[in-house]
Amino acid sequence: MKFSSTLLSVLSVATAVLAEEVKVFNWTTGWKDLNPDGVKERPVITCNGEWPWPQVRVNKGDRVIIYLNNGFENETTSLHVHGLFQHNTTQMDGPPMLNQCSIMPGDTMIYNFTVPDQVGSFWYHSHSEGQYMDGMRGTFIIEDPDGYPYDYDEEVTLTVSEWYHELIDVLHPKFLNRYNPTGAEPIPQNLLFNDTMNGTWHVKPDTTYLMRIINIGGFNSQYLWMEDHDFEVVAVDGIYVEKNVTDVLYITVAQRYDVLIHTKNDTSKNYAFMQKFDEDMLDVIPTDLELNRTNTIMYNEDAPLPEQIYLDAYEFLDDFYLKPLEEMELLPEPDHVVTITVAMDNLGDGVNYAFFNNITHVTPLVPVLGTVLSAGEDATNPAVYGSNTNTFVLQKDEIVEIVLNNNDPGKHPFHLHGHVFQIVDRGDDYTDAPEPVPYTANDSYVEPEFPSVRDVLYVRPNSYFRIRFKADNPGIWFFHCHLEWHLLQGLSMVFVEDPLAIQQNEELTDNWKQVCEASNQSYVGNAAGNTQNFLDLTGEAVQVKPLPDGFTARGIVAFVFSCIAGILGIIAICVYGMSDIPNLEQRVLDDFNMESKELLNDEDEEEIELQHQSSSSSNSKAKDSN
Ligand SMILES: *[C@@H]1O[C@H](CO)[C@@H](O)[C@H](O)[C@H]1NC(C)=O
Ligand SMILES: *[C@@H]1O[C@H](CO)[C@@H](O)[C@H](O)[C@H]1NC(C)=O
Ligand SMILES: *[C@@H]1O[C@H](CO)[C@@H](O)[C@H](O)[C@H]1NC(C)=O
Ligand SMILES: *[C@@H]1O[C@H](CO)[C@@H](O)[C@H](O)[C@H]1NC(C)=O
Ligand SMILES: *[C@@H]1O[C@H](CO)[C@@H](O)[C@H](O)[C@H]1NC(C)=O
Ligand SMILES: *[C@@H]1O[C@H](CO)[C@@H](O)[C@H](O)[C@H]1NC(C)=O
Ligand SMILES: *[C@@H]1O[C@H](CO)[C@@H](O)[C@H](O)[C@H]1NC(C)=O
Ligand SMILES: *[C@@H]1O[C@H](CO)[C@@H](O)[C@H](O)[C@H]1NC(C)=O
Ligand SMILES: *[C@@H]1O[C@H](CO)[C@@H](O)[C@H](O)[C@H]1NC(C)=O
Ligand SMILES: *[C@@H]1O[C@H](CO)[C@@H](O)[C@H](O)[C@H]1NC(C)=O
Ligand SMILES: *[C@@H]1O[C@H](CO)[C@@H](O)[C@H](O)[C@H]1NC(C)=O
Ligand SMILES: *[C@@H]1O[C@H](CO)[C@@H](O)[C@H](O)[C@H]1NC(C)=O
Ligand SMILES: [Cu+2]
Repeated sequence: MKFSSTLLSVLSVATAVLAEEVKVFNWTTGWKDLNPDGVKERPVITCNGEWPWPQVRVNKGDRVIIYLNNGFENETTSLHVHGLFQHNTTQMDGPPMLNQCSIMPGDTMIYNFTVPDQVGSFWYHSHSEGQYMDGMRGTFIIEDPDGYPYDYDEEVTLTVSEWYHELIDVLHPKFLNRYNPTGAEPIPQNLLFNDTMNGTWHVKPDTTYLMRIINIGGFNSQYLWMEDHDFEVVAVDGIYVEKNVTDVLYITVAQRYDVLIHTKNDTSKNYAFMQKFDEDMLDVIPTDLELNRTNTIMYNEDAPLPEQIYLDAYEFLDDFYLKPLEEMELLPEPDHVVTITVAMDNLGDGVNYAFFNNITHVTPLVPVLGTVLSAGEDATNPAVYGSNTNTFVLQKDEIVEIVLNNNDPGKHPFHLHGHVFQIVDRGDDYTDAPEPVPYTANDSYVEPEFPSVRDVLYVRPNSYFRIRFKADNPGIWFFHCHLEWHLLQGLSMVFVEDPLAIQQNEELTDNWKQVCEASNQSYVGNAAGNTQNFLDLTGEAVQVKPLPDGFTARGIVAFVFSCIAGILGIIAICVYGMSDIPNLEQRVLDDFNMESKELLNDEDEEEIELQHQSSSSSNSKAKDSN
């Protein structure tokens, strides 16, 4: 590395021979009524009865063992440490029905893995059912034995997130609902700063802080800026970068920025640390929603609290230009291009789903890892993973390029498990274009020589990106939108990377198998659970059928939900989605003086009800993988 002095190199050799340390954590989930934003008390998911969840700090090379005890009475759970490579331990990565079975109430999963080759700012969270938005998330820092490549005096972690007053269990069925045909996401009530509101950061004068900023939210990107102080960005998603100074940061959910902040000599005044919703991501902005929040950089307890400060424009650092400190050349031309198109649309039950290439991810009947390990040679055949899981098989060491076209006017932060990737290209914002603008080869485009590298990248509205990585980490890696709402809508796909190597390198632990057995979940067979003929997918879980013949999805929405789509689709989730109203559907009809007959003629009603029922089983399974 460019920055390592002789002394540091000696140190790293010395640390390499140290025995691995084992860091053990014993966590039990539960619920407690708490009031993080100081506005409304609500149940929050706790760890050993406490909230927030603990800050984990380990050293590079450590073995980490987390006992996750499901202390819920009626919910399954899981845990994912975001950003880790999990070499040879894909069974510890977390997503249910991909990498493991769901953990039943009363049961324990032992997450046991090492962190041999990564350092920096990470985090962990439940990978089940939007659970982490109810509070089941925390920071995970891996210390660098070579020391941080930039000088600083003090270190501090800062988490940001949005916050709902309602439980996800309450919002979820209202969101995935035919009375929310546009798929409008529930509007959060507040923004949290280190899990509180109106937060305070106590600082010393004339001090350089290393601040690790982590968006542990599940929906909103945020703008961050400070009064009269700058962010010097020095790392992104666990990758050190050449220093880049900015006064505004834009951070999507799951992203991390390490920044240096130098404090002033003068302690007579306190300064504002501002955060603001990216309001483009909100379908409606309720009048009582505070878009921005003022926190305090506290120099002096006796001085007045700062006023909020305004910006004329939110010109933030473009992460495309962040150059890794350890120069990594652009990977060669891809061996395997995976082109995927993102779209949101309605299926026959009227619910708005999210699609990659017309497929909304539906959870297989057997965890993907179980299929890999039981399929023998067939594991290299994508067919065994089912027709509705969006599974792609990658060959050992091939260069993979994902070309993602966003046929949706929203921003989506995409995350790839098990890897970091290079950002080869990212299209502009085409919000106002008449049609989405997909990627097209363009000879005059100059690819970056040393591209930016990270593990969560957002795509702009109606636009595209291209990312590249080398398939050098055998495992099962989820690729999905990190907006929990969109994950619940099925915006995900699965990479099965070098399956024959997974078969050789990984042996399931007894605990892993026991977790499946406790949930009465088979872990052998293809996506349909067939253990005899892996190419026979009869009985696999599939997505809800499309709308009846003669109706396009958009057509029926326009026809059946015409008034709803325009007015109600948005209002329903905003008003109805936020308060607990019994008989939601009836209320919606009442409010608009409609009877259900007017919404649907009898024949359609029957058809749709039928599909609703037949789909509800696959849907509930689909929810499992989230
Ligand atoms: C974890 O903590 C629980 C509750 O204190 C205890 O019953 C259990 O034995 C602990 N497990 C381990 C592996 O230490
Ligand atoms: C933050 O300030 C608002 C008023 O601006 C108040 O309603 C809320 O209770 C405060 N929250 C906390 C955690 O202090
Ligand atoms: C699960 O338990 C919690 C807490 O006891 C409760 O609030 C919730 O309604 C229950 N959910 C279901 C689906 O039974
Ligand atoms: C964790 O994994 C290591 C290596 O496979 C093994 O030796 C150890 O027994 C495991 N620990 C637990 C608690 O499962
Ligand atoms: C955020 O909370 C953590 C954990 O309590 C604490 O270590 C850190 O100093 C806080 N950050 C700020 C900016 O106050
Ligand atoms: C702050 O004080 C230090 C010594 O305490 C001094 O070296 C430095 O120049 C001062 N900085 C400014 C901006 O005045
Ligand atoms: C911050 O929020 C307040 C209250 O919602 C609003 O009056 C103000 O215009 C906002 N400021 C900015 C810069 O958006
Ligand atoms: C800093 O970011 C800007 C774009 O925001 C870019 O033009 C510039 O090259 C970057 N500089 C470094 C040293 O990364
Ligand atoms: C998705 O469906 C549309 C319309 O039926 C079709 O034109 C398109 O080729 C399909 N895309 C893929 C990737 O299958
Ligand atoms: C091709 O790329 C160049 C340079 O980035 C750009 O100016 C031009 O508009 C692009 N052309 C098309 C058709 O996208
Ligand atoms: C994974 O396991 C295989 C077989 O035991 C071994 O050859 C390989 O080095 C391991 N990979 C890593 C990154 O540890
Ligand atoms: C376990 O699964 C089998 C087969 O899917 C089913 O027949 C059985 O009823 C299930 N048992 C329980 C306790 O759910
Ligand atoms: Cu999304």
